[in-house]
Amino acid sequence: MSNIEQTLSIIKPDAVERNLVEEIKNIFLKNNITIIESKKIHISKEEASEFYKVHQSKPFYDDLCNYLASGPIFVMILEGKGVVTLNRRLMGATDPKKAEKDTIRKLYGISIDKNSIHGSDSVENANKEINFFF
Ligand code: IDP
Ligand code: MG
Repeated sequence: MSNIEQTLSIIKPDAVERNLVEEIKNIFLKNNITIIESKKIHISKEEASEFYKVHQSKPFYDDLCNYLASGPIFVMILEGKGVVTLNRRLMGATDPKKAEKDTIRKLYGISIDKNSIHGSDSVENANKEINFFF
C-alpha cells in the first residue's frame, strides 16, 4: 500500500510553447492525481542553474539550464498515493525515443533535452523541489 505523497512536476518550455499544459494536466487527473498548486513562471538562468545543481558536472548542464530558462514553464505540486513513482511512470524515460507507449515523453517529447516534463525522482528531492518553487 502506498502512502499519500507530493511531488514536483514542471511542464518545460517546449510543451508550454505548444499549448500542451491542459493535455498534460488531464493525464494527471485521469490517474487520480490532485494538482494542489500550480503557476506559470519564467525563471532566470541563475534560478535554473540552482534548480539543476545536481547535474552541474554533466556535459549538458549549461544547455539544460539555458533551456529551462528559455521560456515560460508550468510548475505544479502533485499529490496522490505513491505519486513520486506514479508520476515518473506517467512521464516515461528521459529520452522520448526510449519512453514507453502513452507516456508524456513518448506522446509529446521532441528530444532528450526537449523532453517536455520534469518530475522529482524521490520523496526527499520532491520536498526540496517543492520548497524551491512554492
Ligand atoms: P530525468 O528528467 O528523466 O530525471 P535526468 O537524468 O535527471 O533525467 O536529467 C535531467 C534533464 O537533463 C533531462 O530531463 C533532460 O532534459 C536533460 N538530459 C539528461 N540527459 C541528457 C543528455 O544526455 N543530453 C542532453 N540532455 C540531457
Ligand atoms: Mg532527474
